[in-house]
This record gives sequence, C-alpha cells and structure tokens, in this order.
Amino acid sequence: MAVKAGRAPTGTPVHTAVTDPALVRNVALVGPSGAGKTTLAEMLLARAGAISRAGSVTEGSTVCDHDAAAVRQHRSVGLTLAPLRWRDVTVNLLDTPGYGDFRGELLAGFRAADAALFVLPASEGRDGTLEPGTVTLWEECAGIPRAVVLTRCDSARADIEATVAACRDAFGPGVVPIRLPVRDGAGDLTGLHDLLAVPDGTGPPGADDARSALIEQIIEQSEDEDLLERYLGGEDLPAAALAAGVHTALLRGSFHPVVPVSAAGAAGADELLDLLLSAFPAPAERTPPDPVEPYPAEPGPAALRADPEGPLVAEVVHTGADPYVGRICLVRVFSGTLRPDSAVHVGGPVPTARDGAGVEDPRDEAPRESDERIGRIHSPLGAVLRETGACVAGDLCAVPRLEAAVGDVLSDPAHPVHLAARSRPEPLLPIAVAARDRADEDAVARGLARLVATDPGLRLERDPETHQTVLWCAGEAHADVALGRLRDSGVEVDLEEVRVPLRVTPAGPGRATGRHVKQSGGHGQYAVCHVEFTPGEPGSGLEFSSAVVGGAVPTQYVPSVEKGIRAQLERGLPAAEGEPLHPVVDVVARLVDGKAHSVDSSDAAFQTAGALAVRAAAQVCGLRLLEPVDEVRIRVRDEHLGAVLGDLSARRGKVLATEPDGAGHTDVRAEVPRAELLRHAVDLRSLTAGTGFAARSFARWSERPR
Ligand SMILES: Nc1nc2c(ncn2[C@@H]2O[C@H](COP(=O)(O)OP(=O)(O)OP(=O)(O)O)[C@@H](O)[C@H]2O)c(=O)[nH]1
Ligand SMILES: [Mg+2]
Repeated sequence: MAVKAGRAPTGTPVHTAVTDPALVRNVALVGPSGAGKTTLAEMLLARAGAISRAGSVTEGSTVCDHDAAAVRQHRSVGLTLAPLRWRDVTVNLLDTPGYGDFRGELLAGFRAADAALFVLPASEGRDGTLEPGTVTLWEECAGIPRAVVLTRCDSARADIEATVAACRDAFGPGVVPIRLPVRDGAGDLTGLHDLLAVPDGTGPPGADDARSALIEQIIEQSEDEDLLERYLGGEDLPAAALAAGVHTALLRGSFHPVVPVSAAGAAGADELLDLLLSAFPAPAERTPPDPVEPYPAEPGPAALRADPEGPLVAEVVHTGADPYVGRICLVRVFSGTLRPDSAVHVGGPVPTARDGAGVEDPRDEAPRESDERIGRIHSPLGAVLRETGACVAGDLCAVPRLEAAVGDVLSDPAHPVHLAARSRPEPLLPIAVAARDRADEDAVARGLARLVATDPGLRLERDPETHQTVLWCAGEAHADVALGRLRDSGVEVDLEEVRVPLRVTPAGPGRATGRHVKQSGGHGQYAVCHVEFTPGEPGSGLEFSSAVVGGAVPTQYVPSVEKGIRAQLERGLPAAEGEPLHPVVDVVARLVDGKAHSVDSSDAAFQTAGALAVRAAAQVCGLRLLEPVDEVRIRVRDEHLGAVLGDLSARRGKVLATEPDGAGHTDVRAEVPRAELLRHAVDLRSLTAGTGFAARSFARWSERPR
C-alpha cells in the first residue's frame, strides 16, 4: 500500500473517525485476477460518494490500483484499503490482488477483514465448471464469512445461472442467489429483483422457485427453528425476518448469498452495500486473535473484544513506502483505541510451530520489543491520506513513520501484548541482483534493505559460495513490482543468472609433486612432497595418509602437508582454465615421498608444498565438475500428476517414487539437479493451479553434464 500524502488544494483532507464499532464492516474483496474486484470497489466508492466518479483499471485511474506497479501491470499488486460510508456505516473495503504471486497480500487482507466478497465473472461457469485456481482461492478463504459477487453481468458471455450452479458444485449447497437480474427486452441488465421481499407477481421468470431455494438454505444454514416453523406453517416470511436469518447463516460460514452486478451502469451497487450492512458481521461478532505471552504464559492474558474502552491491541497488517511521508503502516485495531500523539509498545509476532517443527523454547526467538510514538492517524483512500482522529476497536487506519513491521502489535506500553506470528508464503523465485559498478554497492545494499523492510513477501540472501545477492520473490510479477520499486527509488541494478554452488573432484588417479624451494639470500624455504591422488567415495571429503619411509619428509611436517592440501581443496580449483574456483571434494591423498632441508624446511614451507601438489594434481588427474542434486518431495492432486512428472523429466529429474494416497493426492519423490529447480516452485504453482506443494533438501553431488 503505497499511500501518498493527500495534497488537496484546500489543505489536508480530514476524515471523520468512527466512534462505534457496531457501525463498521471490514470486507475483503477476494477472487481470481481480472474478476473485477478493483472495478467493483470503484463502483461502490462512487455510489457511496467517496469519489466523484468511478475510475478505470486500464487507465490507471482507480483508487485501489494507484501504485505505480499496479498501473503498469493493469492489476492489483498489493492490499489496499478504501473506506466508504453508506447509511452511517463505515465499510472498509480491502481490495486484494487475485494474481497468485501476491498471496501474501491476500492473507494480510484476511487478517484485516471480518468477512469477504468472493468476486468472480458471471461467465466463469458457463461451461459447467470453475477454474481450478478459483476453487483453490475459495478454499483459502475457509473460516471467513463470505458472499459471492458475480461481475460483468452486462457481458454477452455472462451466464449467471450456469455460474451459480458451478459455484454450488464446487463450494457447496449454501451458494444461492439473493437477487436476480432483471433485464429489458434487449437483454440489458436494468436492475435486481429482491428475493427476500414477499412476492407481488413482478419478479422475473423463475423468481418463485429461486425464493423457495433461498429460504430453504437460510433456514437450514441458520438452523433457525422459529423461521422453520413459520415456513412449514405456510407463512409468507417477511423480508426482515429472512434478513436476520441471512445474517446468522452467513456468520456460520456455509451460507453464501449470490449478488450479480455490472460495473457498466453500476447495477447492483445499492443492493450489495445494503447486504454488507444487514448481513455482514460487525467487528464484535468475530473473534479477535488471542494474545500470547512471549515467554511461558502465566498468567494467561485475557481474551480480546472489539471494545474501544478495552486494552489497546492493534496489529500492523501491511506496510508501504511513500515518497513524501516515508514508511506507512496499515493498522487493524482489535481492542481499545489507538490515539494520535500517544506512546505505544511495539511487540513483534511470537514465533509458533511451523511445518510441524515446533519452536523448542520461544525465548530462543524472542520477539522484538520497543516503545514508539504515534503521530498523526490517517484514513487512506488510495493515494490520499486523510487525517482522522482516534481509531477505535474494529476500525482500520494508516500510521506514517512508525518503526514497525507486518505482524507487529501496538499496545499500551504499561501492558504490552503479543500475538502469535501468522503463516506467510515463502518466496519461491530467486533473482540475482548486482550493483552496476563498485561505487554503487552501498546504495544498492541500502535500497534493497529498504525494499525488503516494506515487503514481507521478499527475502534477501547473500550466497556465501557464489557471492551473489539473491532477492527471493513470489514469482515474476512480484519480482517486477519489487524491481520497479527499486528503480523508482533511484537504485539501478543488473540482473544476473542465479548460480548454484559447484564442486570439483579428481577424474582419475595420478601422482603430483609440490615443490616449494626458495634459497636465495637469508633464511630459505625448502619443502618437496610427492603425493598420490585418487578419487574418493562420494561424501568422503579428504582422506589423507602417509607412506613416507626413512624420514624423507620429517614426521613433524607430515601434518603440515595435510594442512596445505586441505586448505587448497577448500580454496578450490577451476574446472577449466580461466573459470571460477570450486571447492574440491572426495579426494584420497597419500603422501609417498619428499625432501627436506635441515635449516630451510618449516611447517609453512610444507603447507605450501602440499597446496602446490593439489594444483599440480589437477593437471595429472583431470577434474570432474559436480553439481548439487536435491531430493524433491511433491504433493499434487492426481489430475496434475502427469503434468508434474513430465515437468520433472524436462528438468533432468529422476523420479524415485510415486505414492497415491487413495484420496485424490499423490506424493512424488524425485532427485533433480538444483540448477534446474530455480523456477520449479513457481512453475509447479501454475501447473497445479496453486494446489501443488513441494519441499526439497540436498541429496548429493553428481557429475554435471558438460
Ligand atoms: N464490462 C465489464 N468489465 C468489467 C467489469 N468489472 C471489471 N471489468 C473489467 O475487467 C478488467 C479487470 O478488472 P479488475 O477490476 O482489474 O479485476 P481485479 O479482480 O481487480 O483483478 P486483480 O487486481 O488482478 O486481482 C478491467 O479491464 C475491468 O474494466 C464489469 O462489470 N463489466
Ligand atoms: Mg484488482
């Protein structure tokens, strides 16, 4: 969220703050890329008067896609907050990117929101099924109350009925229309018919059946006995009674009313906003995260409530950088009130067990702690920061210049509170970056550090072997965003091919001599050693022995020769003339003979001779180049198995085992050269519509084909 400070011609815009959490709805817009979430947000913002007219994604004029990268890519690249006010209720729209690279931003949206609108085009189910990526995304939303919004109902390809049916197949029977499209003679959408209203004969064809189906689902999913009895008694249930049932059923998590909309003509805006007010949960109806102690908990902290008078607990859900005001934190207040010009405690997230690997003692990874000052508090509307007052429990705000990272908790310095760390997707794609010239190295390092500090989806790594600086991104689109931001901040970098560390090993046996003799003037140096080298077992490193007889190499210098050999093996040898050095592994070295001098021989001289013997051996024995091979464990849905196996063989992979679990998934174990795996995780994601999962670990070194 790169929110820019508002520079309205008449001074700083001020946004009236919310005082009652019951009058807040935090709603994430979730759905596949291109579904129309950002366009929907524009439509709702314009309808509610938050903006004078709806902008367009393609023209880069929307509130939510204001970031330079979003404008360039014509899609959302980060979480954005766009609040509006509808009938005295503040609706905080949280627009999330649908593109797979930005899953971390989606998860941040879930943390900030209490419910979601799942947005998909009304044409998606026209062939009877949904895109696999859409189904995966739906599954990610588990536990979040949500309605379904069908967009582009104006399009000739729209097939609302078929798409609702496909959604019901994929998401469950609780997906039912709550509004039906009303069309004119030409088939154009003119409005929506309210299925909750008692029928008066004016509904579109099929309205009566649709109403019955809706009422049955409301009753079933809300488990409202009173409604059930009245319905079975033949009563025409009034809209108000049904609306209460919709609210209960939606909160229970398996009832998903469907609303069709169209950005052209803004059809459905009022109905959707009304639904958010009547059916969507206020913050107090959702359970806030539980505080945890950074250290063994005793006594346990109390559960939180969305109460403005409660202890302050607010979480940084997102961070962004702004060219004028610097760092900006998007904050969700869970309890208490965040006030301007106040002191807060900033506590880092408490690590929890990850991937089954428990944190032995949380103190090993004690969370960050610091006291900071909050200055002004803002309500962001895209690029504009509007100053506002205090931010109460349940609401969201932007806080500039706060030294805090995503996941940090703001609390009362007298009563610090911590929350458990939440899971975050690991970046999958390595990008090697380098300064254009030596003089820029510091500026590049600073720029990268700044970049990574505002985007928790990035990871920066310095590879000690290849000496490359590697920026790990979620995928190409994310890399494009990151590098664009780096450029915008005035830092230019060159991209390099990511290198994997290599090793060399003797190709065959051979005898080499290391001769270090300097006897001109002063104290000389004299050491000669003859060493037989043979290839060792894989993983054996160096096996050294001595077969010297008669003191040709005095006993005290035998370890010196070994030390010199070992040092040179670690320093490495080039696989070919002029190539970089690679460490030498799997060597059997036998010292067989040598020469010493009573005065000029020394430990240092024999170390040098040992090293020289290794260099000489490279010529005699020849070298084989080894590359790392990783064992990859992949879990995929059965229908993706063929594609995944084909992809592995294209990567020079060797499949070791495939084990179907009999429940729709197969586990694959394979060995693949690491050099072929750089893009594997990203490609697996697209091959499996985001459902495939891979883990890898080093297996062995293996000869690299030339
Ligand atoms: N005709 C028509 N076009 C629409 C409608 N809604 C969205 N579009 C177009 O669909 C394209 C994608 O819309 P976006 O709003 O950017 O989609 P998004 O869901 O935000 O996509 P991501 O940000 O990538 O997740 C844009 O060109 C919109 O103009 C609609 O209701 N009718
Ligand atoms: Mg968008």
